[in-house]
Amino acid sequence: MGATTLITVAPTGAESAKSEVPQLPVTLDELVQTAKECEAAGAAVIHVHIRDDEARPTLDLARLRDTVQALREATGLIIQLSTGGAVGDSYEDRLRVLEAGPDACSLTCGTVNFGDEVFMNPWPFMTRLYQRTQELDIVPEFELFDLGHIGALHRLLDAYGPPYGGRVHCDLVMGVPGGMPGDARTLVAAVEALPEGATWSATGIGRTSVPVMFAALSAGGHLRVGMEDTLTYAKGIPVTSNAVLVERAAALARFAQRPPMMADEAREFLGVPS
Ligand code: KMH
Ligand code: ZN
Repeated sequence: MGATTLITVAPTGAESAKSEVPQLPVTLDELVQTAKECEAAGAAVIHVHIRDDEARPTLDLARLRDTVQALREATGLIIQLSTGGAVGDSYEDRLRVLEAGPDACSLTCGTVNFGDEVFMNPWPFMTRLYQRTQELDIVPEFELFDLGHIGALHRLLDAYGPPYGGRVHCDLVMGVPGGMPGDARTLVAAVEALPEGATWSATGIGRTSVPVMFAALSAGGHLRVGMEDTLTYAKGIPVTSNAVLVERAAALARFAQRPPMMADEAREFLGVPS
C-alpha cells in the first residue's frame, strides 16, 4: 500500500447541462479557476472534458490545445484529456484528442451500457488509441467500467506491451447504470483481477461516491472525484464546487494515514515527464 494518495479531479464531464448545474465549470476561465482550487485542495491530476460556447460537449482540437496550454500555465496538475468524450462522439474525433498534447489520457477498455445509452469502445478502437498513446508519449489511464474490461486490459497489454511511462494505472469507474456496481465486494473483485503490479484509483458515480472512496482507501487504492461523477455532496445537498469534493477526498486520505500525493510525486508515480 502506498504512503500517499493520488487524487484526480474530474470537474466537468460530458453529461450534465450547465443550465441545470450552474456550478459546473464549462468555460476556459471557469475550468482554470476550478483547477487551481482543486490543486490547492490536494488534487494532482485533472481529467478534462471541454465544452463549446453554448456549453455543449466538444472535442474541438484547437479548443483542446488552448485548454492544455492554459492549465499548464496556471497549475502543476497532470493534464489527462478524456478520449471518451460524450456518448456518440466519433472514433476519429476521440483519437484526434491526443494531438492536443496532453500528459495523459483516459482509455476505456470496453463497451458498456451507460444509463439508457451505450458508451462504445470496441477492441479495434481501443488498440488504435493505445498504439497512438505509445507513439505520442502520452500516459494512458485505463478506465474500467466493468469486470469484463479487465480481461480486455490483459489482452491489450499482452498484445501491445507496456504503456508509455511504464506503469499500468487504472481507474475503476463504479456505479454507472449498466456497469459494475459501486460497492466494496465488487471493488475487491476488480482489484484482485488487475494485472500484476498495476495501480488503481476508483470513482463512485452518484450516491456510490462516498462508499467507493472508503473502500478504495481501505484496499490501498487512489481516488477520483468531481462533478463529472457526483452532483450530490450528501443526500439532498447539492455539490457547490469541485474543490469541496477534493477537500473531502483529501481529508479522508489524511484520515487513512495516506495524505494527498503532490504533483511532482504524481509525475514520477505515473511516469509523466516533469
Ligand atoms: N462521457 C462518457 C461517455 C472518459 O472520459 O474517458 C465517457 C467518459 C470516459 O467520461
Ligand atoms: Zn470522463
